[in-house]
Amino acid sequence: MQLITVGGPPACGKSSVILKTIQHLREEGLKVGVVKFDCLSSQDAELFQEAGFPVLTGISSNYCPDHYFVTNIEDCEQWGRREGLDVLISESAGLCNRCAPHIKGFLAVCVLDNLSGVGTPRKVGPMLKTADLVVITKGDIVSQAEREVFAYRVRQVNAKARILFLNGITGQGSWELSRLWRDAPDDVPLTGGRMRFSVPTAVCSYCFGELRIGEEHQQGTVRKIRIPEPETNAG
Ligand SMILES: Nc1nc2c(ncn2[C@@H]2O[C@H](COP(=O)(O)OP(=O)(O)OP(=O)(O)O)[C@@H](O)[C@H]2O)c(=O)[nH]1
Ligand SMILES: [Zn+2]
Ligand SMILES: [Zn+2]
Repeated sequence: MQLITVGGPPACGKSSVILKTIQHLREEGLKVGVVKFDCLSSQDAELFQEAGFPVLTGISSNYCPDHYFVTNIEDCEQWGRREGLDVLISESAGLCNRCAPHIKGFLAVCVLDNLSGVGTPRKVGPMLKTADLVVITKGDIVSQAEREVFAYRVRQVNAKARILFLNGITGQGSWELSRLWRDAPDDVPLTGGRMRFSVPTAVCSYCFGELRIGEEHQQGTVRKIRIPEPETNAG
């Protein structure tokens, strides 16, 4: 079974990209399923189910979504094998910009949309930096110049990744993407594998549900903002 990780900011078009692309794989006789990771809620399952794809939804709720991903992906893989899937796509939304749901040895895809602004590639961090493939959506709503600037910014953050433009509504570009997914690494052992990037190291009282503001409530790893000292005027 192939496992492909797809990450990207909320509403950038991940599900649209996945749906259009896996339809091509199914036409070739491959059995494809999707696992969707999100924080609070997700309507994606209905979308994939209606199209006839087996789907699993994982809601991390008040647990860090990145930690939730790492600690559940093996179970999802086992589910995929039980379903007899040839390809399992994992879609992650609601990740913080300090994280990446990508695993060494497995095809890693980052989806970004042209509408999010040219500053986005710098802000999404590891999710983009550690990807093998970058899919840029919503090119239909911006100008050619904006598309070029956006792609340039993507390359500044990740020079190695292949960039593809895809229209999540018409599916234009999804055939090309399906060729790359078809050739994704197959049957790579997941257990014993490694993430491409460490999840954040914050273990503080707020991770355990603390609500109160004030230093006496801030136990564990706490990082303080650096504020320049006021200039002393001796004159
Ligand atoms: N114009 C345009 N709209 C798009 C494109 N791709 C996706 N959309 C729209 O963008 C919205 C969000 O798309 P989704 O595929 O649900 O995005 P997502 O990243 O899966 O969203 P979450 O899973 O909720 O984070 C939908 O209304 C899509 O129809 C595109 O290429 N062009
Ligand atoms: Zn989605
Ligand atoms: Zn995170």
